[in-house]
Amino acid sequence: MITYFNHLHSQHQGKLEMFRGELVPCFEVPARADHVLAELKKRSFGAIVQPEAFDDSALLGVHSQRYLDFLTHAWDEWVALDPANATRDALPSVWPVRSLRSDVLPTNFAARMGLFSMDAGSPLTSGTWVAARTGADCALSAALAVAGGERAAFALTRPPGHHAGADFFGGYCFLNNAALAAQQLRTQGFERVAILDLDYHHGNGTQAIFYDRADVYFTSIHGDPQTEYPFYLGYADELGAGAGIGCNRNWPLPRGTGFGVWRATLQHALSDVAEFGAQALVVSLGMDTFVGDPISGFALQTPDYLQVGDELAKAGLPTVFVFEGGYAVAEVGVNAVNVLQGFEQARNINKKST
Ligand code: 6XA
Ligand code: ZN
Repeated sequence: MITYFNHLHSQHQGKLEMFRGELVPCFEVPARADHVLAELKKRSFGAIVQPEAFDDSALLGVHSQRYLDFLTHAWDEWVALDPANATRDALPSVWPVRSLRSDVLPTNFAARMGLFSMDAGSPLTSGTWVAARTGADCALSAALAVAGGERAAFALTRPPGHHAGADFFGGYCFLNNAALAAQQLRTQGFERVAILDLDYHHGNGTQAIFYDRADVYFTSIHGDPQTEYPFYLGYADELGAGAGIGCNRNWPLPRGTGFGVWRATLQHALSDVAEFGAQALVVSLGMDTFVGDPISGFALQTPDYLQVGDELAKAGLPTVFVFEGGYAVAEVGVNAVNVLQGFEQARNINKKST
C-alpha cells in the first residue's frame, strides 16, 4: 500500500492546550506520526512518498473561502498584535454561541479565533497552516491514487482532521482530510462514497460537511457524546437531512467497550456501507480506541487491530486510510500499521483464492 507522508507535519507543534481546567502539554505531538512512519519502514510496508501539491481551490469543495483566508494569515495576525506572541501559540477564548452573531466577520483577531473554532484545546502555531495544508495534499493525493486504480492508499499526516468543519477548527483539527479525500473521490468519478470514522471521538466536522448530501455516506463508531468529546454531536438519532436523510449513521458506545462489541458494531457499520452501494471507502483511522490511550475510554488491544484491517478488507472497496487521533505514542505506530497489515493480508488471501 502506498503511503503519502506529510514531511512537514512537525511544523505544527502546539505547546499547551486547555484540558480539565488547566493548560497542559499537548497530547497531539509530532512523535505520533514519526512512530507510524518508523513502523511502516520497519515492516517494509510499501512506497512512502511526498504528496502532490494541490491548488488551494481543491480545498473549496469542503471548506469556506473566509475560513481558508483566516487560517492562511492567522499566525501573522497573531504576531502582529504583539511581537512577543511569536513565542506563544494562539488559543481562542470567546465563541459566538446561541443568540450571538456569526454572520459578521469581526476585525478583532480574538473574535475571529472564536468565530472559526470550537474549543480551546487546539493551539494555532507558526507552522499550523503549512502542516495542515500539506496534510490536505496527502489526503488528496491518496484519493487520487485510489481513483487511478490503487486498491488502497494511506495518508499519514497530522494535525488530524475529522473535527474540522467547513469553517471551524477544533479537537486538534484544522483541515478535514477525510472529507477532502471523499470529495476528491467524488470529483474523480466515484458516484457513491462512504466515510467510516473509527476514531474514539465522533467526527463531527465530517458529519456536518456531508449531512445533507446523498452521495457521501458517513458512519462513525465512537465514545458516547453524553460523556465524551465532542459532546454536542454523534448521537444515534442523527440520520442526515434533506437529500441526505438516511446517509448518516452513528454508533455511540459506552466507555470501557472492548473489542467484541466494537467489532460487531464495525460489522454492522460495514453492512450499511454495502447497502448504501458505496463504490469507494474513506477510513478515518483514529487509533485512540487503544486501551492505553491517555484521553480515551475503549479497550482495544494491539493484536485486535490486525482483525480490524481484515474486516475492512472484506468490504472489497477501493480504500483511502486517513490518520486521525491516537495518543499512546509508543504504541500508535504498531497499532496503526497492524490495521494496514491486516487489510493487506486479507486482500492477498482473497487474491489467491479468486
Ligand atoms: C479534547 C479532546 C480532543 C480530542 C481529539 C481527538 N481536547 N479527536 O482525538 O479525534
Ligand atoms: Zn480522537
